[in-house]
Amino acid sequence: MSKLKIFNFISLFVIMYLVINMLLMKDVIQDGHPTLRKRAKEVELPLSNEDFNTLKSMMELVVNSQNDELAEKYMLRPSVGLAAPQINISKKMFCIVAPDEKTGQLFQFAVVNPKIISYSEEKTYLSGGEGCLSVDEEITGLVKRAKRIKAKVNIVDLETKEITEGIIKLSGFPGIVFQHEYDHLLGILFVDKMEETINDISALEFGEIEKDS
Ligand code: UDB
Ligand code: ZN
Repeated sequence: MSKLKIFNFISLFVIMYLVINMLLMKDVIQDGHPTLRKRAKEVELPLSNEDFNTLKSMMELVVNSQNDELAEKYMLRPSVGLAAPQINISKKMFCIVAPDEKTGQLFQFAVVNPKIISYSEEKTYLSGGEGCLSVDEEITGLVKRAKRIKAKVNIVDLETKEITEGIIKLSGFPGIVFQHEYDHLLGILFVDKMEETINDISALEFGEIEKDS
């Protein structure tokens, strides 16, 4: 067999392996599944290869979902975050890829064992309501969130597997996404916190453009 044939052969298996390991929307469990209602377990550090690969796949799904071509090809809902319990892994980890509504800056990170250590008194909510990858698409409801949060996190470098412990401050949209994903680790879904109308606090006018209908 020629070197080229061997190369093609190996490439084929590498591609098959990657496709088989790729997370898709079918892997996201839906409301009613018991895992979504459990408190997620602490992730053991140093990070195991298994947990690291899970985080990488989760990030890949979220990043791919924001790429028009890949989103169409794999039928992905354009997402801004995903927590491990949503793929039926009850561990404290999630990833976020969300733009700041003011600066346009992209907040992209994967965390393990996060802990929100302070919530601002001031509240906010998404004017268009929240949705969830684990809840039927039609339901979008208003959810009050803290306007600013401070959290202790272990940020995982998805290239090197290095972990950086630190305190992050988030506000606006990235802050809302963080609180939404954090709730998943506690077994809470946005539908639990939904309100019909909110008129005592200011809304975050954001996301009407890219939000899937
Ligand atoms: C989402 N996407 O990913 F404002 F650029 C939602 C879905 C459920 C509609 C796919 C989303 O909010 N996209 C969006 C919104 C914007 C601007 C923008 C893109 N999630 C993630 C999720 O379910 N994680 O568990 C729901 C979001 C609602 C509020 C925070 C997370
Ligand atoms: Zn969600």
